[in-house]
Amino acid sequence: MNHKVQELQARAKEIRKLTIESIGKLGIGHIGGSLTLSEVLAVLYFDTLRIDPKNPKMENRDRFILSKGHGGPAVYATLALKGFIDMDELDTLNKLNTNLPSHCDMNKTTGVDMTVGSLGQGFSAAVGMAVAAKLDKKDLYVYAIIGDGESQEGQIWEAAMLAGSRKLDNLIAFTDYNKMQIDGYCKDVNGLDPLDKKWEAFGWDVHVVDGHDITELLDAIQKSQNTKEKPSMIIMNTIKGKGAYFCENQVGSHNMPVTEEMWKKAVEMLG
Ligand SMILES: Cc1ncc(C[n+]2csc(CCOP(=O)(O)OP(=O)(O)O)c2C)c(N)n1
Ligand SMILES: [Mg+2]
Repeated sequence: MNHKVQELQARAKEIRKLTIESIGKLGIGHIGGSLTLSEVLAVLYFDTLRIDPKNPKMENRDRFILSKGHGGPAVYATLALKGFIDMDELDTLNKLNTNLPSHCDMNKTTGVDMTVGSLGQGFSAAVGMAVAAKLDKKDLYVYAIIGDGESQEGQIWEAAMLAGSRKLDNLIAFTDYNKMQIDGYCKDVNGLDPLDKKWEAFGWDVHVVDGHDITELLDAIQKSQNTKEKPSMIIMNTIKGKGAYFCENQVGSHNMPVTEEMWKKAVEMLG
C-alpha cells in the first residue's frame, strides 16, 4: 500500500475518533450518518480539495457541500484537523451559542460553504454553484455528498436533471449509500435500486465504490475529474455507524444517546 493511502487512512481514523468524542461529550447526536463519512472527508480535505485554511474564502477554491447536513460533526472534526477551526471548539458541538451546530451553517463555521439541514437543498445549491462557476469561467470543482434517504426527496432529482442537461463536468457528487435512513431501511421506505442506472439516465457519469476504501475513492475522484461534458456521481457503499462498536450497521444509530463510557471505549478500540 502506498504512503499516500496510509496517510489518508490515518486521517480517516483521526476524523472518526474526533467525531465519536465530540458527539459523546455532547451526549447525543447523528453518529451513524457521521461515521460513514470519515474516509471520504479524509480524501477530500487531505488530498483533493483546493482550499486554504489560512484563506478560507479564497476566490477560486473548490466548494464542498455536505447536503446530508446532519453529518456536521464529521465535517467539524475534519475542519479542526485541517486547521480551519480550533480543536477546542469541537467540545462546543451543538451547545448554546456554539459555532458548530449539529447541521452545518455557513454563517457560523469557518470553512463551511453552505447552510444545510433541510434534505435536498444543499445538493441544489451545489448544482447552482457549478452552474455559476461555468458562467463565470472559473476553474473549480464543486463536491457534494447526499444521503440515500435524502435521495428519496424529489428535489434531488430536479437538481440531478439540471446538472445532467447542463453537462456540469465541474460537479462531483457522492451518495452515502448506507441503505438506511431515519425510519429504517431505505428499501422498506422507498427503494432506490438500481441507483446507478437512475443517475446514468439523468446524464451522469457513475462510479460505484466501497466508501471506506481510500484507494477506490481516490481512483473514482480522479476518473470523475477526467470526465468531460457530464457531472459525476460516486455511489459509496458504506456502513452506517462504521467504527463505533455500539452502533455499527444499526438503524438505531441515526440519532442516538452516547454515554461517556461508550465513546471512550469506542475511541480506545480504534487504537
Ligand atoms: C426535508 C427534510 N425532511 C426530513 C428531514 C429529517 N431527517 C433528517 S436526517 C433524515 C434521514 C436521512 O437519511 P439519509 O439521507 O440516508 O442519511 P444517513 O443515513 O446518511 O444518516 C431525515 C428524514 C430533514 N432534515 N429534511
Ligand atoms: Mg442513509
